[in-house]
Amino acid sequence: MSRTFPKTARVVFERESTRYGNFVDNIRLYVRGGCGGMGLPRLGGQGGNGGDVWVMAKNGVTLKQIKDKHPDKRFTAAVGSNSSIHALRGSKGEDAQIFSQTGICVTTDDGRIIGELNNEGDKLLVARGGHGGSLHSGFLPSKGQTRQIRLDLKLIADVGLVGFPNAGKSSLLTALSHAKPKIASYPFTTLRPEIGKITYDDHRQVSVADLPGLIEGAHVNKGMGHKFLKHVERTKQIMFVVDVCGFQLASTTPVRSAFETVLLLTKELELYKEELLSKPSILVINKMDLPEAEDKLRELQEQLENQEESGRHLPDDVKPRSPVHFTNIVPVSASTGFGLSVLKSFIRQSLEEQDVIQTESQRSERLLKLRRQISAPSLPSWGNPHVV
Ligand SMILES: Nc1nc2c(ncn2[C@@H]2O[C@H](COP(=O)(O)OP(=O)(O)OP(=O)(O)O)[C@@H](O)[C@H]2O)c(=O)[nH]1
Ligand SMILES: [Mg+2]
Repeated sequence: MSRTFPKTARVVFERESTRYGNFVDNIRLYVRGGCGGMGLPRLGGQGGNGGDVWVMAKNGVTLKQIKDKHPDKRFTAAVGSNSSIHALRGSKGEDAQIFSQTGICVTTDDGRIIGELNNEGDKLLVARGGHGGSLHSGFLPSKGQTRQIRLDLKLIADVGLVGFPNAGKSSLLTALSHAKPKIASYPFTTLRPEIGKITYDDHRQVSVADLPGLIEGAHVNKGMGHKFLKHVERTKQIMFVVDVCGFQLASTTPVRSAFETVLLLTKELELYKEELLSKPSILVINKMDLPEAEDKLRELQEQLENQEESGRHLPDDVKPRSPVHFTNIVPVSASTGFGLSVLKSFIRQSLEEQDVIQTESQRSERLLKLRRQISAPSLPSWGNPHVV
């Protein structure tokens, strides 16, 4: 008796030219490797293995396209062929390929990282096909691997803007680059990350990601800033943007001064992932065109110089564990353009310094490795050298 399985290998579409309004930065997919083919006990024939499911990086494909094209979000590879008199060794089932954009981290449902797709053509095996039936298995095939996976988009930008809502992050991005994010006087205007590019006179470009505003408690998923904090993980540097006059989310929530917003933002990053704070950070104090800005700035500078003392009145759970250090503190006005050219040059300088440090450390690491290789005695593999 032989079993037959439907051949369901599905190959996900090629690039589509549709433009999408909504932004999707993660999706969950069901993937299943194909079942193996039946063996043929009478002649000792071996069934083909089931096809595997792969995720492959391809430029121009978005997660939104995958979601729209495959609303059931299921990807199943084909079954292996049964062994038959005509073909004792059954052929392997066709693989299923899920084409996805680059900059994706693929994880299992419980958060284990399967791998990353950073360059076009990178491939990850996400569900293995089952073995074909053989003597070893009593000629019965095994089922393919089944699991839920997540594709998470990690934007790649040099600098990530982090700030409370309404601080002027999007205004700043507009003033620094040609990006045109939505700007409005109400909080949570930015609902999805947007990348702008600062172009320098020598045509070098630095990319800056505008992210939705964070609020207190973002690390426990309050607001939606948390959802986007993962994008800061990939940026080389962080740019804190604060409103010189502080922030108040609603009439029922406390008014936070600029200094307090700096501490609160730092705390949120620390609670999300402490390593984020090891990235070089620039503090941008925005809205310097407001009438009381000069006084507030002076106050903020004093508080930053004496962070421990100035933050004493705040409850411990909103204070970061260690004081914040910024490579530069730059007062600007996204509205009038004040301070923006200085900010632009600081951004570049800071990134270049970071590059030099990284290249130096990579070089010394390579040198150390080379030295270790050279100093390791090249013994013959069959034993100690014979000393005459
Ligand atoms: N006076 C003044 N107003 C500014 C400045 N920069 C931004 N604003 C105003 O502040 C408000 C918020 O600006 P956005 O750029 O949308 O702020 P955001 O930080 O992106 O806000 P979310 O996206 O909600 O997190 C808008 O009304 C801007 O016009 C500035 O330098 N000076
Ligand atoms: Mg915004």
